Amino acid sequence: MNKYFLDLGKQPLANNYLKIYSNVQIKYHLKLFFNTKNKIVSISKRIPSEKMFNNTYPYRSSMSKTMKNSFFKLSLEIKKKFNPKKILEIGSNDGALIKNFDKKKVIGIEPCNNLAKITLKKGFITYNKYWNYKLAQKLKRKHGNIDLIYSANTLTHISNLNDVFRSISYLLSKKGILIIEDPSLLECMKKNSYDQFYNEHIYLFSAISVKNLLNKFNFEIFDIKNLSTHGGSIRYYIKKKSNKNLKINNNVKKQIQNEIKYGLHKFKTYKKFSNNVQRSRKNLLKILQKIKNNGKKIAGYGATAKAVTILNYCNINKDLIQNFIDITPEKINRYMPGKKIKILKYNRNILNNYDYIFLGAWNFKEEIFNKEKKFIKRGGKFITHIPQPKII
Ligand code: DWN
Repeated sequence: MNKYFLDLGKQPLANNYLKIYSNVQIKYHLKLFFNTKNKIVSISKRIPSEKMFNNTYPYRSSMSKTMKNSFFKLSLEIKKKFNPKKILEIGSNDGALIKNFDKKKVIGIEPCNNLAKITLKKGFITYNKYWNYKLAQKLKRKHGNIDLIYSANTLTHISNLNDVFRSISYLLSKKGILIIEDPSLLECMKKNSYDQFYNEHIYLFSAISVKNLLNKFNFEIFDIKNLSTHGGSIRYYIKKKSNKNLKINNNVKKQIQNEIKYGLHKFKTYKKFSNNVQRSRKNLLKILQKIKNNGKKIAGYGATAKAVTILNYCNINKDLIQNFIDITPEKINRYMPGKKIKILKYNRNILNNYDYIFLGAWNFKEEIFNKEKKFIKRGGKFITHIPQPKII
């Protein structure tokens, strides 16, 4: 049974950065639910994938050093530990992971044409398609079974998880490894990072819910790594139950115990989260309003999908945050979805025009602090809402 716990209001598509501002943007009601049976947290309204992941998808994994390093390290680990002959990445984006592998060994699946083009141009086999059973059948005919399937920040974006895992199970070899990586629900709850929810993120996984999902397909988690990326993610190492060669690491049990200790299996935890989120909104608005009353200027750093949830849920307008700053070419000179707040191109001196920086990309806080030493030195301050609204 799906039980409702939080209303994040009307939200536009998170990655729909408009060239020309319009106050008639389509918005969808974003409500969060907890399934008492399989313990999965999901959003209510499912938007067709084609509306979100199309020819102009602006998010590029390679835009941060942190993510590039994380993918590079993982590629070394995959080669050393599993030495797969054939690797498939579901949601290969601009190739941040696959570029670390031999072109003959790796296949990318990327439904956004503008991103698939990038890896195709570099000579990587890339299927510009959505992940589903039909595609898995096509791949099996062409390439045979796959030894290692990897997917980061993608499976949470696909509504039909049964089809996702059925297709993976069909294509993966008997001894094959599946690695998935997504934001951690436990970290989201602890950090009160309600901005992890937007229309693209249909689910937020916990080890508890992933275990339940996999069970149906005779898969099991054999190892887990907690990562700091994307505000706290979990990398799940998965195998077919019939493969007895790999031992189940104690980390799996530990993670599930931690999640149970926090109460991720109980509805009341989500009600508490909902109250914390409402308090967070009030306190963030208080901080922004006070800065405005003092005649100071604020820019958002990182025009993230997460920031879109914050702006629209808290109803933050141009009077409170004047601009966002970003390095992604596809976002520059466009407007934050749902708001008349323009995204400006990052340059070294741009922060001189502002007194405060709101961390839209709070998940890259360390990388940003390192880059913006000059701003910090001249007394510039950062604002974050994680884990509670404050000035740093
Ligand atoms: O799942 C998803 C995650 C992985 O990525 C997608 N559905 C959408 C996207 O979410 P996001 O937009 O919240 O992701 P990021 O990675 O937090 O976005 C960071 C943004 O900040 C990018 O637009 C790049 C920008 N940035 C910047 O301008 N300067 C980032 C850094 C580190 C910088 O120095």
